[in-house]
Amino acid sequence: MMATVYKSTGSWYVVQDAEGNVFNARIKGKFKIDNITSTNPIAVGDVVLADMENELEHTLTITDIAPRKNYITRSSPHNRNQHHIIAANLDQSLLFATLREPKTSLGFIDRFLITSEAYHVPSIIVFNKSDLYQQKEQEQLLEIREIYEAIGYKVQGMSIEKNEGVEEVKLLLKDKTTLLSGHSGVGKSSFINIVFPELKLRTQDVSGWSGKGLHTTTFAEMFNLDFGGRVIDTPGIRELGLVDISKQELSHYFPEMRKLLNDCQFNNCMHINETRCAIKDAVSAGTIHPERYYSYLNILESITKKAY
Ligand SMILES: Nc1nc2c(ncn2[C@@H]2O[C@H](COP(=O)(O)OP(=O)(O)OP(=O)(O)O)[C@@H](O)[C@H]2O)c(=O)[nH]1
Ligand SMILES: [Mg+2]
Ligand SMILES: [Zn+2]
Repeated sequence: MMATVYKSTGSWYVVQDAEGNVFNARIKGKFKIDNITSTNPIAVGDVVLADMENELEHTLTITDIAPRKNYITRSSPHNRNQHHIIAANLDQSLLFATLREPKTSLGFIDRFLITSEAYHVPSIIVFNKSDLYQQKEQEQLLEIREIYEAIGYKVQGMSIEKNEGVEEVKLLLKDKTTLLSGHSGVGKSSFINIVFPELKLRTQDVSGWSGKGLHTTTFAEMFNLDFGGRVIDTPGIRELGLVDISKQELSHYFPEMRKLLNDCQFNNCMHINETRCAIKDAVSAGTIHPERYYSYLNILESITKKAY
Protein backbone atom coordinates (compact mmCIF):
# COMPACT_ATOMS: atom_id res chain seq x y z
CA MET A 1 0.00 0.00 0.00
CA MET A 2 0.95 3.66 -0.45
CA ALA A 3 0.89 6.07 2.46
CA THR A 4 1.96 9.62 3.22
CA VAL A 5 4.11 10.56 6.21
CA TYR A 6 2.39 13.04 8.58
CA LYS A 7 4.78 12.94 11.50
CA SER A 8 8.17 11.52 12.33
CA THR A 9 9.26 11.02 15.91
CA GLY A 10 12.51 9.18 15.42
CA SER A 11 12.14 5.53 14.58
CA TRP A 12 8.32 5.59 14.21
CA TYR A 13 6.35 7.48 11.59
CA VAL A 14 2.69 8.41 11.63
CA VAL A 15 1.32 7.81 8.14
CA GLN A 16 -2.07 8.03 6.39
CA ASP A 17 -3.32 5.99 3.46
CA ALA A 18 -5.44 7.45 0.65
CA GLU A 19 -8.63 6.90 2.67
CA GLY A 20 -7.24 8.79 5.63
CA ASN A 21 -6.64 5.73 7.83
CA VAL A 22 -3.84 6.41 10.28
CA PHE A 23 -1.03 3.94 11.02
CA ASN A 24 2.25 3.83 12.89
CA ALA A 25 5.03 2.75 10.56
CA ARG A 26 8.71 1.95 10.73
CA ILE A 27 11.52 1.18 8.34
CA LYS A 28 12.85 -2.32 7.85
CA GLY A 29 16.37 -2.49 6.54
CA LYS A 30 18.22 0.42 5.01
CA PHE A 31 17.64 2.47 1.92
CA LYS A 32 19.50 5.41 0.56
CA ILE A 33 17.62 8.22 -1.11
CA ASP A 34 18.48 10.91 -3.66
CA ASN A 35 22.19 10.59 -2.94
CA ILE A 36 21.94 12.91 0.00
CA THR A 37 23.35 12.10 3.37
CA SER A 38 20.75 13.13 5.88
CA THR A 39 20.19 12.41 9.52
CA ASN A 40 16.63 11.29 8.67
CA PRO A 41 15.91 8.95 5.75
CA ILE A 42 12.19 9.80 5.58
CA ALA A 43 10.49 13.11 6.29
CA VAL A 44 7.02 14.55 6.67
CA GLY A 45 5.36 14.75 3.25
CA ASP A 46 7.14 11.69 1.90
CA VAL A 47 5.07 9.10 0.07
CA VAL A 48 6.09 5.59 1.08
CA LEU A 49 5.33 2.01 0.12
CA ALA A 50 4.42 -0.11 3.10
CA ASP A 51 3.28 -3.58 4.11
CA MET A 52 0.90 -4.38 6.95
CA GLU A 53 2.96 -5.38 9.96
CA ASN A 54 0.22 -5.88 12.54
CA GLU A 55 -3.40 -5.30 11.59
CA LEU A 56 -4.71 -5.17 15.17
CA GLU A 57 -2.13 -2.62 16.24
CA HIS A 58 -2.38 -0.64 13.00
CA THR A 59 1.35 -0.86 12.31
CA LEU A 60 3.07 -0.90 8.93
CA THR A 61 6.53 -1.72 7.67
CA ILE A 62 7.93 0.84 5.23
CA THR A 63 9.64 -0.89 2.32
CA ASP A 64 10.34 1.94 -0.11
CA ILE A 65 9.98 5.63 -0.71
CA ALA A 66 8.49 7.29 -3.81
CA PRO A 67 10.62 9.80 -5.73
CA ARG A 68 10.40 13.28 -4.20
CA LYS A 69 9.05 16.25 -6.13
CA ASN A 70 11.25 18.42 -3.91
CA TYR A 71 12.35 18.76 -0.29
CA ILE A 72 13.83 21.31 2.05
CA THR A 73 16.76 20.47 4.28
CA ARG A 74 18.69 22.39 6.80
CA SER A 75 22.23 21.82 7.87
CA SER A 76 23.31 22.11 11.44
CA PRO A 77 25.20 25.36 12.03
CA HIS A 78 27.77 23.28 13.90
CA ASN A 79 28.13 20.46 11.44
CA ARG A 80 27.39 21.60 7.91
CA ASN A 81 27.79 18.10 6.54
CA GLN A 82 24.83 16.91 8.56
CA HIS A 83 21.62 17.56 6.67
CA HIS A 84 18.19 17.20 8.15
CA ILE A 85 15.25 16.96 5.76
CA ILE A 86 12.55 19.23 7.15
CA ALA A 87 9.81 18.13 4.74
CA ALA A 88 9.27 16.75 1.23
CA ASN A 89 6.82 17.20 -1.67
CA LEU A 90 5.91 20.81 -0.94
CA ASP A 91 3.91 23.27 -3.02
CA GLN A 92 5.04 26.32 -1.07
CA SER A 93 6.52 27.54 2.17
CA LEU A 94 5.27 30.30 4.41
CA LEU A 95 8.09 31.97 6.25
CA PHE A 96 6.73 33.33 9.50
CA ALA A 97 8.63 36.42 10.59
CA THR A 98 8.12 39.07 13.28
CA LEU A 99 9.51 42.53 13.94
CA ARG A 100 9.10 42.14 17.72
CA GLU A 101 9.28 39.27 20.21
CA PRO A 102 11.44 37.91 18.62
CA LYS A 103 12.75 40.08 15.78
CA THR A 104 13.54 38.25 12.54
CA SER A 105 16.57 39.67 10.72
CA LEU A 106 16.54 40.37 7.00
CA GLY A 107 19.64 38.18 6.77
CA PHE A 108 17.67 35.23 8.09
CA ILE A 109 14.81 35.93 5.70
CA ASP A 110 17.23 36.03 2.76
CA ARG A 111 18.89 32.77 3.77
CA PHE A 112 15.50 31.14 3.93
CA LEU A 113 14.42 32.52 0.55
CA ILE A 114 17.66 31.37 -1.06
CA THR A 115 17.27 27.88 0.35
CA SER A 116 13.70 27.78 -1.01
CA GLU A 117 14.84 29.05 -4.42
CA ALA A 118 17.55 26.40 -4.52
CA TYR A 119 14.98 23.69 -3.77
CA HIS A 120 12.36 25.16 -6.13
CA VAL A 121 9.80 25.79 -3.41
CA PRO A 122 7.92 29.11 -3.83
CA SER A 123 7.78 31.15 -0.62
CA ILE A 124 5.60 33.79 0.93
CA ILE A 125 6.65 35.93 3.89
CA VAL A 126 4.13 36.42 6.71
CA PHE A 127 4.84 39.09 9.32
CA ASN A 128 2.98 38.06 12.46
CA LYS A 129 2.39 39.91 15.76
CA SER A 130 1.55 43.17 13.97
CA ASP A 131 -0.43 44.13 17.11
CA LEU A 132 2.96 44.66 18.82
CA TYR A 133 4.35 46.98 16.15
CA GLN A 134 4.90 50.59 17.16
CA GLN A 135 5.24 53.28 14.54
CA LYS A 136 8.91 52.35 14.04
CA GLU A 137 8.11 48.73 13.20
CA GLN A 138 5.12 49.71 11.06
CA GLU A 139 7.44 51.85 8.97
CA GLN A 140 9.98 49.02 8.81
CA LEU A 141 7.29 46.67 7.58
CA LEU A 142 6.37 49.06 4.76
CA GLU A 143 9.99 49.22 3.71
CA ILE A 144 10.47 45.45 3.90
CA ARG A 145 7.30 44.93 1.92
CA GLU A 146 8.65 47.22 -0.79
CA ILE A 147 11.97 45.37 -0.95
CA TYR A 148 10.46 41.90 -1.28
CA GLU A 149 7.41 42.66 -3.38
CA ALA A 150 9.65 44.39 -5.93
CA ILE A 151 11.50 41.07 -6.31
CA GLY A 152 8.26 39.11 -6.63
CA TYR A 153 7.70 37.69 -3.14
CA LYS A 154 4.32 38.14 -1.53
CA VAL A 155 4.42 39.77 1.90
CA GLN A 156 1.42 39.44 4.22
CA GLY A 157 0.93 41.13 7.57
CA MET A 158 -0.92 39.27 10.32
CA SER A 159 -1.90 39.47 13.95
CA ILE A 160 -3.18 36.24 15.41
CA GLU A 161 -3.82 38.12 18.65
CA LYS A 162 -6.17 40.60 16.94
CA ASN A 163 -7.35 38.18 14.24
CA GLU A 164 -6.10 40.43 11.46
CA GLY A 165 -4.81 38.99 8.19
CA VAL A 166 -5.51 35.45 9.39
CA GLU A 167 -8.22 34.78 6.78
CA GLU A 168 -5.90 36.03 4.04
CA VAL A 169 -3.17 33.62 5.16
CA LYS A 170 -5.67 30.74 5.37
CA LEU A 171 -6.73 31.41 1.78
CA LEU A 172 -3.11 30.97 0.68
CA LEU A 173 -3.21 27.38 1.94
CA LYS A 174 -6.15 26.11 -0.09
CA ASP A 175 -5.41 22.93 -2.07
CA LYS A 176 -1.67 23.16 -1.45
CA THR A 177 0.89 21.44 0.76
CA THR A 178 2.43 24.27 2.74
CA LEU A 179 5.43 24.29 5.05
CA LEU A 180 5.32 26.75 7.95
CA SER A 181 8.78 27.83 8.92
CA GLY A 182 10.52 30.54 10.95
CA HIS A 183 12.24 31.24 14.26
CA SER A 184 10.93 29.78 17.48
CA GLY A 185 8.18 31.91 19.02
CA VAL A 186 6.92 33.62 15.86
CA GLY A 187 3.48 31.98 16.15
CA LYS A 188 3.50 28.99 13.78
CA SER A 189 1.64 26.69 16.15
CA SER A 190 -0.65 29.53 17.25
CA PHE A 191 -1.65 29.88 13.61
CA ILE A 192 -2.32 26.14 13.26
CA ASN A 193 -4.44 26.33 16.41
CA ILE A 194 -6.60 29.02 14.80
CA VAL A 195 -7.05 26.99 11.64
CA PHE A 196 -7.77 23.81 13.67
CA PRO A 197 -9.37 24.96 16.94
CA GLU A 198 -9.86 21.32 18.00
CA LEU A 199 -6.12 20.60 17.98
CA LYS A 200 -4.90 22.76 20.88
CA LEU A 201 -1.20 22.44 20.02
CA ARG A 202 1.25 23.54 22.63
CA THR A 203 2.35 27.16 22.23
CA GLN A 204 4.53 29.09 24.57
CA ASP A 205 4.67 32.56 25.98
CA VAL A 206 7.75 34.47 24.94
CA SER A 207 7.59 37.27 27.51
CA GLY A 208 11.10 37.85 28.77
CA TRP A 209 12.18 36.17 25.56
CA SER A 210 15.89 35.45 25.38
CA GLY A 211 15.68 34.04 21.89
CA LYS A 212 17.62 30.99 22.95
CA GLY A 213 16.95 27.46 23.93
CA LEU A 214 13.17 27.45 23.82
CA HIS A 215 11.50 25.28 21.27
CA THR A 216 7.88 24.57 21.88
CA THR A 217 7.26 22.41 18.84
CA THR A 218 9.77 19.57 18.68
CA PHE A 219 8.66 17.50 15.67
CA ALA A 220 7.36 18.52 12.27
CA GLU A 221 3.74 17.49 11.77
CA MET A 222 1.33 17.73 8.84
CA PHE A 223 -2.43 18.40 9.10
CA ASN A 224 -5.23 18.02 6.53
CA LEU A 225 -7.26 21.18 5.92
CA ASP A 226 -10.99 20.63 5.68
CA PHE A 227 -11.19 23.18 2.84
CA GLY A 228 -8.51 21.27 0.88
CA GLY A 229 -4.75 21.22 1.25
CA ARG A 230 -2.29 20.33 3.99
CA VAL A 231 -0.14 22.40 6.30
CA ILE A 232 3.05 21.42 8.13
CA ASP A 233 4.01 22.85 11.51
CA THR A 234 7.74 22.69 12.23
CA PRO A 235 10.07 23.37 15.14
CA GLY A 236 11.57 26.87 15.06
CA ILE A 237 14.86 27.38 13.23
CA ARG A 238 17.47 29.31 15.17
CA GLU A 239 20.06 29.68 12.47
CA LEU A 240 19.87 28.49 8.93
CA GLY A 241 22.99 26.89 7.48
CA LEU A 242 22.97 26.93 3.70
CA VAL A 243 23.11 23.56 2.06
CA ASP A 244 25.10 22.71 -1.05
CA ILE A 245 25.17 26.12 -2.70
CA SER A 246 28.42 27.12 -4.39
CA LYS A 247 29.71 30.69 -4.52
CA GLN A 248 29.27 30.68 -8.28
CA GLU A 249 25.60 29.64 -8.00
CA LEU A 250 24.58 31.98 -5.21
CA SER A 251 23.45 34.96 -7.30
CA HIS A 252 21.16 32.65 -9.30
CA TYR A 253 19.01 32.29 -6.20
CA PHE A 254 18.44 36.04 -5.88
CA PRO A 255 15.65 36.49 -8.47
CA GLU A 256 16.49 40.18 -9.03
CA MET A 257 20.13 39.24 -9.74
CA ARG A 258 19.36 36.16 -11.79
CA LYS A 259 17.77 38.17 -14.59
CA LEU A 260 20.84 40.44 -14.91
CA LEU A 261 23.60 37.85 -14.82
CA ASN A 262 24.06 37.75 -18.60
CA ASP A 263 24.88 41.46 -18.60
CA CYS A 264 28.03 41.19 -16.48
CA GLN A 265 31.23 41.50 -18.49
CA PHE A 266 32.67 38.27 -17.11
CA ASN A 267 30.57 35.15 -17.11
CA ASN A 268 32.19 34.05 -13.86
CA CYS A 269 31.60 37.47 -12.25
CA MET A 270 31.14 37.25 -8.47
CA HIS A 271 29.79 40.84 -8.39
CA ILE A 272 32.34 42.03 -5.83
CA ASN A 273 34.94 44.26 -7.51
CA GLU A 274 34.86 43.21 -11.16
CA THR A 275 34.54 45.90 -13.83
CA ARG A 276 31.30 46.26 -15.81
CA CYS A 277 29.26 44.27 -13.33
CA ALA A 278 25.50 44.49 -13.98
CA ILE A 279 24.70 43.65 -10.37
CA LYS A 280 26.83 46.42 -8.89
CA ASP A 281 25.43 48.85 -11.49
CA ALA A 282 21.92 47.87 -10.42
CA VAL A 283 22.79 48.47 -6.77
CA SER A 284 24.12 51.92 -7.67
CA ALA A 285 21.04 52.64 -9.77
CA GLY A 286 18.81 51.55 -6.89
CA THR A 287 17.11 48.69 -8.78
CA ILE A 288 18.74 46.13 -6.48
CA HIS A 289 18.22 47.00 -2.84
CA PRO A 290 21.45 47.53 -0.85
CA GLU A 291 20.13 45.26 1.94
CA ARG A 292 19.81 42.39 -0.50
CA TYR A 293 23.26 43.02 -1.95
CA TYR A 294 24.61 43.14 1.61
CA SER A 295 22.96 39.75 2.29
CA TYR A 296 24.51 38.42 -0.90
CA LEU A 297 28.01 39.47 0.23
CA ASN A 298 27.42 38.08 3.71
CA ILE A 299 26.26 34.71 2.47
CA LEU A 300 29.07 34.60 -0.08
CA GLU A 301 31.53 35.09 2.74
CA SER A 302 29.97 32.30 4.79
CA ILE A 303 30.30 29.96 1.79
CA THR A 304 33.97 30.95 1.44
CA LYS A 305 34.56 30.02 5.07
CA LYS A 306 32.84 26.71 4.58
CA ALA A 307 35.37 25.74 1.91
CA TYR A 308 38.20 25.61 4.46
N1 LIG B 1 1.18 39.58 20.60
C1 LIG B 1 1.05 38.50 19.84
N2 LIG B 1 1.48 37.31 20.30
C2 LIG B 1 1.33 36.24 19.50
C3 LIG B 1 0.77 36.31 18.21
N3 LIG B 1 0.80 35.08 17.65
C4 LIG B 1 1.35 34.27 18.56
N4 LIG B 1 1.69 34.94 19.67
C5 LIG B 1 2.31 34.39 20.90
O1 LIG B 1 3.65 34.02 20.61
C6 LIG B 1 4.04 32.95 21.47
C7 LIG B 1 4.74 31.87 20.66
O2 LIG B 1 3.84 31.26 19.78
P1 LIG B 1 3.99 29.76 19.22
O3 LIG B 1 2.81 29.55 18.33
O4 LIG B 1 4.26 28.80 20.29
O5 LIG B 1 5.33 29.91 18.33
P2 LIG B 1 6.00 28.82 17.39
O6 LIG B 1 6.42 29.56 16.14
O7 LIG B 1 5.11 27.65 17.18
O8 LIG B 1 7.31 28.40 18.22
P3 LIG B 1 8.16 27.00 18.15
O9 LIG B 1 7.19 25.88 18.24
O10 LIG B 1 9.09 27.08 19.31
O11 LIG B 1 8.90 27.04 16.84
C8 LIG B 1 2.77 32.48 22.17
O12 LIG B 1 2.77 33.02 23.48
C9 LIG B 1 1.66 33.10 21.35
O13 LIG B 1 0.51 33.37 22.11
C10 LIG B 1 0.31 37.61 17.76
O14 LIG B 1 -0.20 37.81 16.65
N5 LIG B 1 0.49 38.66 18.61
MG1 LIG C 1 5.36 25.67 17.56
ZN1 LIG D 1 28.67 40.91 -11.83
